[in-house]
Order: sequence, then C-alpha cells, then structure tokens
Amino acid sequence: TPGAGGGSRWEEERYPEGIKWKFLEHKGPVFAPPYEPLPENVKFYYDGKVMKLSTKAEEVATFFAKMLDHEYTTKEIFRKNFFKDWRKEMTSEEKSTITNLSKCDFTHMSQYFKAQSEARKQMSKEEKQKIKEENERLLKEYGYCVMDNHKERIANFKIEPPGLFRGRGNHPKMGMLKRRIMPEDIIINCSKDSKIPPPPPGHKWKEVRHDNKVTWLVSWTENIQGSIKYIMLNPSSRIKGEKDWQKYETARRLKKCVDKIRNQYREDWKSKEMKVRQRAVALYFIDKLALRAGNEKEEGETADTVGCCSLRVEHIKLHPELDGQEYVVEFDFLGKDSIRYYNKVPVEKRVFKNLQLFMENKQPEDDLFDRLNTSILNKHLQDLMEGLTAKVFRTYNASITLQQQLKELTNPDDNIPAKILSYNRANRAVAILCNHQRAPPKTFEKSMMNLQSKIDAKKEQLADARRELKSAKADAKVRRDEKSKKIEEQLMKLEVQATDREENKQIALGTSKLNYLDPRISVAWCKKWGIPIEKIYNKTQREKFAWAIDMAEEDYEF
Ligand SMILES: *[C@@H]1O[C@H](CO)[C@@H](O)[C@H](O)[C@H]1NC(C)=O
Ligand SMILES: *[C@@H]1O[C@H](CO)[C@@H](O)[C@H](O)[C@H]1NC(C)=O
Ligand SMILES: *[C@@H]1O[C@H](CO)[C@@H](O)[C@H](O)[C@H]1NC(C)=O
Ligand SMILES: *[C@@H]1O[C@H](CO)[C@@H](O)[C@H](O)[C@H]1NC(C)=O
Ligand SMILES: CC(=O)N[C@H]1CO[C@H](CO)[C@@H](O)[C@@H]1O
Repeated sequence: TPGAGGGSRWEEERYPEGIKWKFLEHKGPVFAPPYEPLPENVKFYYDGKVMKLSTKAEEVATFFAKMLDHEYTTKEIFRKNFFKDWRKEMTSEEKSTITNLSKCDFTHMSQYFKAQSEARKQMSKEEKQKIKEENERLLKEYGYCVMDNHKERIANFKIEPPGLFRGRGNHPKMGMLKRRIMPEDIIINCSKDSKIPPPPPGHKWKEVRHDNKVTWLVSWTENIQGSIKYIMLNPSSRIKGEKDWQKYETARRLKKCVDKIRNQYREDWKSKEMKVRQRAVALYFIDKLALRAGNEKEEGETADTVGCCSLRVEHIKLHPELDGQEYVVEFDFLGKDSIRYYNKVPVEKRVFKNLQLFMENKQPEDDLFDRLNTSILNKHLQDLMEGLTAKVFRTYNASITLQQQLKELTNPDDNIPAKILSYNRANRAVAILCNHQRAPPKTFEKSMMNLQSKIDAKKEQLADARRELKSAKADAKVRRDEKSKKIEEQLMKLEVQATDREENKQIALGTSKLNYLDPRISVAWCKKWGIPIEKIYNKTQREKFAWAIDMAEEDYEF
C-alpha cells in the first residue's frame, strides 16, 4: 500500500526547483471504444420517411437520440449548435436532404437505446462479472505508472468518448460535437529511458516529449473550448500529496505573519496614496470575509460575477447604523459560479470612512476600487509573504476555524455519533464562513420524511420494550433492560442523523473539506477521540488525504 514501509514517502528527497521526476513510464491512454453501427432494424426518419444514414452521420445522430428525453434537446442554442456540427459529418447527399432538425425523428433510435440500457440492468451475474473483470484488466494494465521509485495510480486513464457538449447553465456552446480523440491528437510525456508506449496499430502519436518539469503523462486539446486536457496521477500519489501538503504549509506560514500583515494594512488605511488605501481595504475584506481576489470565470461563462478587486459601487451599501450596530457594510453580488454573496458586516470606522471616500462622485456601475486590479493586489500579496494569495487567507482561516471549533464543540463524554455531529457542526461553521451554500437538494424533503418515519417506528419500538420491561418478571428484567437500552441507542443515532441532515440542508460541505481544511486537523481529531477515519472521509477523500493520514499525530496543531 502507498505509504507503507519505513520512513514517510511524503518527505523524500526533493529535486531542484521545478523538477518533478527523474523517471516516468506508463502505457498511454485507453481510447473510447470504436463506434458500432446500429442494427438494420433501427430506423431514422426524415420528414416521415425512413432514411439510412452514413456511419459518421449516424454516430452523431445517436448522441442526440440518447439525450432525447433531456430538456437540453428542446433548447434552441443546443439544437442550433448540434445541427450545425451534425451537418459537417454528413455526406453531401445527406446534407442536401436533411435541412430541418424538426423534421428528424430520432424516437426509434431512442427507444432502442432505452431497451439496451434496460437489458444491461437485467444482465446475468456471469455477464456482469465478465465486464468487471475486463475493467480490472484495463486498470491493471493502464491504470498505473512508475514515477521514480513508486508505482502510482493514474486518475483518468480513459479518454472520454465523443458526444455532445453540455456545459453549465445556458452555455453558448452547448450541443456542439465533442470530437472523438485519436492517437494523432495525443502528446505523450514520459522519460527518455522508459518504455515509450506504442500507439494503437496503424496510428501515430502527435508527439512524444520528455518534460520532467510537468507532471502530466498524456495531453490533448479538446475541440469545444480549445482547452488542454491532461491525464495525471491520482490525488493519492506522492506528487499530488506533496502539492497539497505544501498548500497547507503555506497557510501555516501565514499564521506566523498574519498579525504583522494586519498591522500593516491598518496603517495603510491612513495612507496619503489612494492606491495604497484601496489596496489595504481590499486586503481587509479578503482577510476578514474570505472574499476571492478577482473574478476567475469559467471559460464561456457570461454571468456577471465579481471578486474583491472587481466590486462595483452598486454591490455595497453603507449603513452608519443598522440594527444597533455601527458602520455596517451590506454586500450583495454574484461570486464564483454565480453564487450570491450576501452579508451585512460591521467594519472598523476607518474602513467605513474609506469606503465612503472611494464611492464619492461615482455611478453605481463604477469600480469601487478604481486604482486596483487583481494583478496589483496579487503582486502586493507576494511582497508580504512568498506564496501568499487570497486563497491562502481562506485556507488559513478555514483551517484555524475548524481547529478552534473542534476544540470548542467536542465533548469528551459524548459517544461516537454525537462526536461526529460536533465534527460536522465545526465543518459547517467553516462552510458558512466560506459561503459554500447550495440549494436544498431536490430529494431533501423526501429523505427527511423517510428518516422521520424510521424515528417514529423506533420510538414505538422503544415504548413497547419499556412496557415489556415493566411487566417482566425479575429473572427476565436484565435481558429486557438490555434490549430497551439497545433500541434507545439506535433511536439516538437516528435523531442525530436527522439533526445533521437538517442543519446541512443549505450547506455544501464538500468544497471546504476538499480544498480549504488542512486534513491533518481532522485526522488528528479522529486519532485523539478514537473515531474511525471512514466516518469523516469517504474512499475518494481518504485517497486524496493519504499523506495526512500517514503523517498527522493526535496532537497535531495547525
Ligand atoms: C421545419 O420543420 C418544422 C416541422 O415540420 C416546421 O414547422 C418548420 O416550419 C420548418 N422550418 C423551416 C425553416 O422550414
Ligand atoms: C476568520 O474569519 C472570520 C470571519 O470574518 C473572522 O471573524 C475571524 O476573525 C477570522 N479568524 C482568523 C483567525 O483569522
Ligand atoms: C493592472 O494595473 C496595472 C497598473 O495600472 C497595469 O499595468 C496592469 O496592466 C493592470 N492589469 C490588468 C490585468 O488589468
Ligand atoms: C466522496 O465525497 C465526495 C464529496 O466530497 C464525492 O464527490 C465523491 O463522489 C464521494 N466518493 C465516494 C466514493 O463516495
Ligand atoms: C518542453 C516542452 O514542450 N514543455 C511543455 C510541456 O507541457 C507544458 C504544458 O503543456 C508546456 O507548458 C511546456 O512548454
């Protein structure tokens, strides 16, 4: 297993700056299976008449047919993009016939795919076993690489099959054809002295390079956004673990100098230079409110999202007094992924006065920090501490908050379920701080109702058991008593679960858990209180945090 054997693999020899490995060997990617034409009896109709499509046109038609029940296929942009790309795959004869998507009838194809997926569900045990074995064979052959002296898992060695692009929200490119990736698209990265993976017969790689300053094994450019895709190591690998570890070490370094940084920006609120004042107020927001520095947008994202530097006058309201508090700033804007940030925060008088000054003679759509942009702020952060970014403040604050909350909320006398509830509460405190909200899941009410009926049933069972206990004869009392205690315990477990789920309704715990919380804090907490690590990290998370599970002692302090 990774991490087994003497010493810690997380603290091995370091290479010179920028060098990621000395030896890298792998088998290359697994390509999507080739297209299998539809059986003759599955028909496509155009304008009410059967039409036999060429293989290429048929393949793209099947992508649409497979999505027929999805809302996407009713959206105008989706249909327009799809039709345009589909026509590129048609023969000239098909092109001249098929001119109107609304006249295309994919229902027969769609029924065929539904029947197939039903058949897959009905597969015999033996058939399922065969598929499982084939997957295991692929994993064994392609799922691992050798990086220096370690055999490492590869995260995504299978290349996504072609299909139609969906994108998030109303993406302007939805419906476009995601091309099939061929060996000719692929760049292989491995070391010169390794066995270079052979391309599939009859094909060539686009390029084979030997770049040990990068950690990817395979790359290609996808055709929708033109972005470069990579095959990389699993998060459990040494190299990923090391990167993760460094991130939290940077946050720990901030802990040591945060007081100095805070004193500095307080001084700067009084600066004669407007630029310095704006920078200092922005930094205060980043520190205090865990705001992001800029607006890092998804490619193609059109929503009007902002970060700290791009805040506009219309995004804040100043209240000299509000609900008994002085100097309150009311924020209301769309942050990353269009998540609304709404918050009313009392700030220091000097910050308030500065904001009034920044807003003087400005229109609502003007920049609040007109002398500032993301690069200026980031440069300043670098000067304050090497490796410092707005994210580091988040990581620092989230991690230190988790540690404090865990200390505060954990009751040593609690049983394991109650302790886990405290852990989740500490996590929620952090998620709220980071504004990781979500809409209540669609299934929320139903799952709550299910849980409630389980609780009701358990309560009845307990009442019965207690009645039995009362009427039991002396010799049976002990046994009955044990039984009712057991039911009581089960009831408590269910009730804790219900509380947990209710409190979690509008909070997404995953993001902070995965990205902002030093996992060593959680691991140490588990070790200290004898909580199985599986109770707080699922399998994926345990792999990602393997380094922390190996390293953290129960007395670890962030
Ligand atoms: C496409 O076909 C639909 C359905 O037959 C029809 O209502 C529509 O007018 C056609 N559009 C064009 C541009 O011919
Ligand atoms: C973390 O952020 C919260 C919310 O702004 C703030 O109240 C708290 O003081 C911060 N904690 C630390 C240690 O920076
Ligand atoms: C930020 O501002 C500086 C100085 O005004 C300017 O040189 C730089 O190009 C700006 N950067 C961006 C990304 O706008
Ligand atoms: C573990 O939790 C994450 C959310 O943090 C989720 O995305 C992932 O699918 C889960 N993995 C497993 C194996 O349950
Ligand atoms: C030597 C070389 O080609 N290096 C490239 C490796 O891949 C990264 C990421 O695509 C490029 O930035 C390097 O220039």
